Amino acid sequence: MALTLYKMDASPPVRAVYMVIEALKLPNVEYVETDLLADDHLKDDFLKINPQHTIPHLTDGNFQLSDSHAIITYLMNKYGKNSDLYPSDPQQRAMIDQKLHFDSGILYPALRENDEPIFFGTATSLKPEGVAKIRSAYDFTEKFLTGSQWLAGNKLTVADISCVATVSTLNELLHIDEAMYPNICAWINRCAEHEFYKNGNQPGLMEFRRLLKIYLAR
Ligand SMILES: N[C@@H](CCC(=O)N[C@@H](CS)C(=O)NCC(=O)O)C(=O)O
Repeated sequence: MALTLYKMDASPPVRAVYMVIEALKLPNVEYVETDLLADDHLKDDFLKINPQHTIPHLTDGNFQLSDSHAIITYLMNKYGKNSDLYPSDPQQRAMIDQKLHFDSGILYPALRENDEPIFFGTATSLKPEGVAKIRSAYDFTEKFLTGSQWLAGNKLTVADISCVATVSTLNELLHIDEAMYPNICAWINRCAEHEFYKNGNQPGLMEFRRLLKIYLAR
């Protein structure tokens, strides 16, 4: 196995992949720092392997793969065949895939719409439309967690890992009020008890917080 992950710790989709690497205890992953704030992702060498210039990006030997959701399911298919994190039962798997798409299509775009103007533009506050997108994303997540401890069935899966990386980061932009969103808060706390979260999400989340504070104070 020769896995290389192009990464920046503050990035939520990178942290989702870290958590899966931690949960599967994959050894010998090589990490290549790709500092978006220094435009590392726009350099020729990186564009050759990922023309879309996003991180995370994984190489496994000669195989190249971008997008955290594709990377996560690839790692599970290749290195976590019998894991409850991504069971092979078609219906269980479909429910997990649905929430991975929810992350990709709803949660992460709400984050990107709000943090891109701060980190790559001159914004120092959120726009009302951006806040509305985050609230709508929280509303859906709260509903999905009604009567259920986890996002896709009664066990922790990669759906929770992927979504909690984004939701814990959204919380840095727009605080999740426990009175309004008790299910989300309890779910984040449940995820945060796991070693994969402590090692794979928490340090990068603190780095995101540090960078956000600096950029908002400009
Ligand atoms: N859907 C993608 C999103 C990846 C993404 O947009 N990553 C951001 C960092 S959090 C990035 O690389 N931005 C630089 C760019 O798009 O040029 C995933 O899940 O990997």
